[in-house]
Amino acid sequence: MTLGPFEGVNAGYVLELYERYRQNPESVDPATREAFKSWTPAELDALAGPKGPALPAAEDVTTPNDVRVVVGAANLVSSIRRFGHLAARLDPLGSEPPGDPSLSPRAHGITDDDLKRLPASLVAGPVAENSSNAYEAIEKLRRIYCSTTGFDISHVFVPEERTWLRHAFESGRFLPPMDPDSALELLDRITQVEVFERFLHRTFPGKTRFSIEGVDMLVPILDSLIAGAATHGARHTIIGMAHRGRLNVLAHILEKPYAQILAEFKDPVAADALRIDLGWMGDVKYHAGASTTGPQSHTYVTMPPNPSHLEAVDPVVVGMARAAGTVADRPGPPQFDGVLTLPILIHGDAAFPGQGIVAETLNLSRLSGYETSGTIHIIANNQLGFTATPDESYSTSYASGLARGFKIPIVHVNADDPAACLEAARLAWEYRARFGLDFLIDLIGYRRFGHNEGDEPAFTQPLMYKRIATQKTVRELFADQLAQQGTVPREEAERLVKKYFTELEQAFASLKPEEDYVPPVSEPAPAGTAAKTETGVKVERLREINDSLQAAPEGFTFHKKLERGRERRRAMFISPTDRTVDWGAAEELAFATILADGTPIRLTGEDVERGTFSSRHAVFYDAANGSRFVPLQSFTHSHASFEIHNSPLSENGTVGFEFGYNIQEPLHLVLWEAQYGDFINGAQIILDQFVTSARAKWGLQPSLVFLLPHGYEGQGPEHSSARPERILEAAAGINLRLVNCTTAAQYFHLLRRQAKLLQKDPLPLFVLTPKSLLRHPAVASAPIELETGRFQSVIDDEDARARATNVRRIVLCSGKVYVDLISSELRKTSTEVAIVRVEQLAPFPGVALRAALDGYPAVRDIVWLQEEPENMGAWEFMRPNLEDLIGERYPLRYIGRARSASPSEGSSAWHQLNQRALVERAFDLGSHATESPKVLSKPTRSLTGSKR
Ligand SMILES: Cc1ncc(C[n+]2csc(CCOP(=O)(O)OP(=O)(O)O)c2C)c(N)n1
Repeated sequence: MTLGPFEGVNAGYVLELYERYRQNPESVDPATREAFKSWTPAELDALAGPKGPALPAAEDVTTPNDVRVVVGAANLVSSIRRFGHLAARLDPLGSEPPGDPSLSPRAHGITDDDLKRLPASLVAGPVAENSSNAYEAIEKLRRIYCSTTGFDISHVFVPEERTWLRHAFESGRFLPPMDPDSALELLDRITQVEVFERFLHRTFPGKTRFSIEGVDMLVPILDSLIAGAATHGARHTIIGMAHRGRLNVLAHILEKPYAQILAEFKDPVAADALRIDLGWMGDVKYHAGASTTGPQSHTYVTMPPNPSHLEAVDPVVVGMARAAGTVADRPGPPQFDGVLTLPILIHGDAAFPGQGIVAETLNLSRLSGYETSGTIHIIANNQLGFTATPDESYSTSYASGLARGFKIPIVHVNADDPAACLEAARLAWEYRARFGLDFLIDLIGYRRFGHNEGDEPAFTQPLMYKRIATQKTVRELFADQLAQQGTVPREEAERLVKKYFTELEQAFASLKPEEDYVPPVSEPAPAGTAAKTETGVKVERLREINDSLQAAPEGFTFHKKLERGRERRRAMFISPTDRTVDWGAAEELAFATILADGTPIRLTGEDVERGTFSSRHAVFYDAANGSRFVPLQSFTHSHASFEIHNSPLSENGTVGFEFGYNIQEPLHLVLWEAQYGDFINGAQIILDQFVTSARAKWGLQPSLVFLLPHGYEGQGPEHSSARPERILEAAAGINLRLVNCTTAAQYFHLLRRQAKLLQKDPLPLFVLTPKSLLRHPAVASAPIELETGRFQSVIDDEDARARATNVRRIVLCSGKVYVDLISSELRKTSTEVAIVRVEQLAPFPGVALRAALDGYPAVRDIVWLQEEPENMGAWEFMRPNLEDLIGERYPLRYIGRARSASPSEGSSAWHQLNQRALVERAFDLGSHATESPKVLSKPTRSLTGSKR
């Protein structure tokens, strides 16, 4: 449809004119008459829209004879609403806004006088109410949309949300009160914020603190968000932020005592030698976290610790918020109530558009299983990233551009206008409360000093910093404004400055750094806690639970191909000694018994509901009507909730989310599964910065479980290895467990052990899980093994034990390659070789291994055999540990692929060849004597380089 001159116009008004034209064509002007001649009823319906437009009364129009004026006016109104932010004065340093031609009447072929002749009702909305004509109403709109706030919401596609937002902006109903008491309170707060930085600057000149100065209003904005969310029922606020302004937020929002912050500036040595034994390393002060229930906060407030990696904390906070709002102590799916918890993320203006994890986090915001009923984002926008300018940092118009794609309302606000900042905050929490969706405040300020306080910003931004040198602080500007208005006298403003200086000086004078400094340390569990954990479940109980799991809802139609598997499951307990329990069954039984013990479970990852290899089927879909059935949510013995979600196609973001969930709810069993193990390297930042180091740096005790399909099966370099070497490289003392187990029963006990250790000895658990072996008979276990056994970190070779004095070589290996070895014909004839499985790679199971090795008195050499290349897999980790264990008693040899840049061969045939060679070498007691070009086994060298 072509609306011709009516494009973008107030549709109601055009309809009025059309009605008039229909009754008497001569009553409208010639141009309008011409336009209407070509219109059809369908076009008129389209113009009217589903609900019908807001109508200005036609009789209000003083000169209705020029539709083009009306069209122009309406287009101007629409432009101001959509593009007014382009003319808003958002930069406290006074740079000219880009503006937009469509904001002037001339661009629409009209004049101010034309507008004065039109009724205010043409504009519609609150601004029309007390305006005598369209011109007045439009000027009011201009003051709203082109002021110190830029309302950027034209990408919000849901009409109800957009209407609500527009009404909120235009009514001004969220502007803060500025009566003398409120103004004084705000002045007091920004004085506290500023003086804190000035005191640190004076007391510790040049010391890095990443000052807040330039975006000081961040603190009052947070005050408003926290208090406002509390009025809507929030009980917990979780804040994620990087370095900028963090100390200030810790002091004034998290109520971290000044003494503690000042003590950290003194940097006392943690003299307690024990901490060094614990592997405690600590972290710099501007990465520390805190929590408070103090008098100022209206809710419990938490800020998790944060690594330097910008934005990496984003999904962590969102995951924490999800966990904090989840009730999981009942069977079935957990209940999530987003009202209870408010996540706030404070971003940098260079980091927000630059770091991919931001997009991954925003993408979680509306997904079931991940949404938080709205995260409030603040970009602490100081218009620089270290030394980089906006032109160098993002291709979007604003730093916030990425949020547009996620339909998040954006309010750009000048950080030197306190009232505008507080209005933005109020808009954020009211919008969140109403719609349960994300909101973004782009707080545009500046950075008073260099990237850190020892840095010289004028090297790269000479003009900007000349300008900043003369820029009054927001406190000064606000104090000036209040003094001019006669609201708060100047002396009062000065008194506040002195008051806060005195407070800090007193805290500093009475400082006892060694006492005030409180390092976060997590004590280790008593030795052997994990090894002693009982995990067996009586077969009878397992049978009952299994029966209940197999009971489907009335009339549920399973996919034909799944029926066979279900039949097998139903028959699983006919004989307790038949090896009927495969990997998938062991997992389901482990989960069910964990739920029956009262521990909630959350399992996520790409396609986990079915399982990448179609082995899980935790969720069934009715073949006839598509309805869902989740046995672990409905079996009768459960005492806790079970949730399982196919994750979006993300690793860094989703693992960060699960880490956050896990630390917030440490007594839930939280598992993340990789599609293939190697994809976990997409989450390397979260692994390095959080999962494996959080305990050493921050005293946190994560216990997240990673299921990582791993095993060399000829699928090429991409799907063979979960890169265990990366995990082992990070393994140090008490920070993780890495397991590569070989039976379904072991997996059952491992999962149950992890659930039991959540309280007593929590550690992240990495499990290298099988692929083709998921259904391999060699991996299957008998039901009785689930009752009598427990997780074994080392499994001795029972067959070889019977002829122990005969054994000349012990082959140590882990995972799937064990099955390759025992399936070989050579196994039957090689009576001199024992194969001992190292099921737990880290922590190194020294005690269990020693016990196994000591059982073979005639051994001549010990071999570490692996599928991975020599520079990968467990070898580099095992070698020093094994050398320590066996000393000079036996030579230690390596059998495996040679060092390689790529994890495996690209060809299946070449893979088979190598795999066969591995097995042959293992059983060939003379293998170390010769070497050919394709030989995979190599004698190991000692650390000094001599052959052993
Ligand atoms: C992932 C990552 N890359 C690089 C850095 C180094 N770095 C620290 S701060 C910074 C600039 C960040 O700019 P912005 O996001 O605007 O925050 P600001 O420091 O200006 O507050 C950079 C590049 C980092 N900390 N993290």
